Amino acid sequence: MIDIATFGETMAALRALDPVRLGGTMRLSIAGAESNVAIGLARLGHRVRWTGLVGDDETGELVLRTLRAEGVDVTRARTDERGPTGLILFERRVADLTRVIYHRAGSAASFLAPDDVLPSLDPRPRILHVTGITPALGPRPAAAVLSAVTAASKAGTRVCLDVNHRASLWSRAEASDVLRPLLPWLSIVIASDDELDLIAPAATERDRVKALLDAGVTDVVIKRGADGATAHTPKTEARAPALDVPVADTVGAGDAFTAGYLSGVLDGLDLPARLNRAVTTGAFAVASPGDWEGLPTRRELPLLEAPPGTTVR
Ligand code: KDG
Repeated sequence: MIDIATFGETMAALRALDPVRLGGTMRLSIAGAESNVAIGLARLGHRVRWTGLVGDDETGELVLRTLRAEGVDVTRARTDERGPTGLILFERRVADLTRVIYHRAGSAASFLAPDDVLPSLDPRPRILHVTGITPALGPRPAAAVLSAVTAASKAGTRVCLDVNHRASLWSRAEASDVLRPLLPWLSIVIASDDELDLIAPAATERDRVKALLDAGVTDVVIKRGADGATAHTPKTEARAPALDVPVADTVGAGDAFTAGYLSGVLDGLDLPARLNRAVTTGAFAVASPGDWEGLPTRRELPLLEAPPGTTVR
C-alpha cells in the first residue's frame, strides 16, 4: 500500500563551487521537485512511490539507485532510450544567489505520457502529488498530469499541486492556461505568494484564496520564504513564521516544505501542526547543502529546537 504517489522529471545535478565558466570542482547528485518531496516523505516514514522516465545511461542509474536507497518505491519508473537523463547545474554565483542551468530539452522525461503514470495510481494512493514543472516539459507530460490528476480525483485520491512556476521553462500566461483546468480536481494547492494567481487569477490574495476554497480545494498553502507560511481551509487559517536557521542553500526548501505539509496531512495533524512541520522540514533544507540531502528523519524533526551551536551527544 502506498501513501503518496508522485511523478515528474528527476535529473542528474551538478553543484559548482565556482562560476561554471571557470571550471573547477562539481559535486554530482540528483534533483527533481517531485523526487525531493518523495525523499522528504520517505525519510519521515511514509510509503512513497515516484514514477518517471530516465535515460538508459549512468545518470539514470544514479537517479533510480538514489531513490531506491532513500526508500522510495520506483517500481513503476523506467528507462527510455528516446532521450538522456536530464541535467541541472547549480551555480552559486554570489553568496546568496544560485543560478540554475538546465540541459533537459529532449530528455527521456520529456517523453512522459499518460500511460507511463496511470499504472502508478494502482493500488490507489491516499494522495497524488504533482507540480507545475511537469506540464512545462511539453504536451505529453502535460497530458500525463491532466490524466493522472483526473483519474486520481475520480477514484477518491486527494490531489496536491505545488504550482512551482519555472520561468525558464514557460511563461506565466502559458502556465496559467495549463494549470487552471486542473483546479476542479485539486484538494491541496501549495504556491509561493507570487504564484497563487497562476491557478486563481483574482485581484487580491484574499480573493484568490476564496476562489480556490469555493472551487473545492480543502487546503490552500502559501509559502512566503523568510516570512514563513500561511494556510487556509474552509473553516480555519494558520500562520507559521520561518525558523531562524543559518542559510546554507535555499534550493529545495519549497519541496521540503511540501513534504512536511503532506506528512502532516497523512498523520492527521491539525492545520497549525501541519504548517509547523512544513516550516521545520523547509528549515532543514535551507540549513543544509543540496536539494534533499539534509532532510530530517522523523526522529530528527525536533533537532532544530536546540539552540544554535549545540552539539548533540
Ligand atoms: O525545487 C528545487 C527543484 O525544483 C530543482 O532542484 C530541480 O525540479 C527541478 C526544476 O525543475 O527546477
